[in-house]
Amino acid sequence: MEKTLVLVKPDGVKRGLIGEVISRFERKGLKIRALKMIWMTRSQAEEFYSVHRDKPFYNDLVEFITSGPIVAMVLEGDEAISVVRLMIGATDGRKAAPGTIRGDFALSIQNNIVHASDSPESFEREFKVVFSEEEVVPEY
Ligand code: FUP
Repeated sequence: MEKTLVLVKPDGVKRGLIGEVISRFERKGLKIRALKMIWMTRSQAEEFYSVHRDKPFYNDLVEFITSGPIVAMVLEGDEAISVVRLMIGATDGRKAAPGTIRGDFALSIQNNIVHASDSPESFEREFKVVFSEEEVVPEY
């Protein structure tokens, strides 16, 4: 079983889409192993998006992810990383396929409702920014 990290970003929280997003993953059969609402600090955000440090959109991205509370979760399932990436859709909500979370709810590349790890290495790094091991419930 593979784990992935998902965030409902500030736009998703403000628009009342927490339940919608979680519901889709639950219905798919993914298991929630950790779940919490947080307000990321600037240093957490800078570490979380460190791979994008040299991109022109980096500062806006850090501003955006710290602009309000977010909901963070660890999901587990068979090939969870690629399954969840398929379910969230392309980065740009205008290009994301209908039926995906971004395709159904986003019209922007930055305000795109959700984040999900794109590799096991990303998951490991992102997990450490947001969670501690004690926050993950045992397998159930
Ligand atoms: P994704 O993995 O689909 O979330 O997308 P990326 O890792 O490529 O980008 C991370 C975040 O940076 C996106 F969610 C939104 C933001 N971004 C922009 O604001 N502008 C861009 O041109 C690309 C990404």
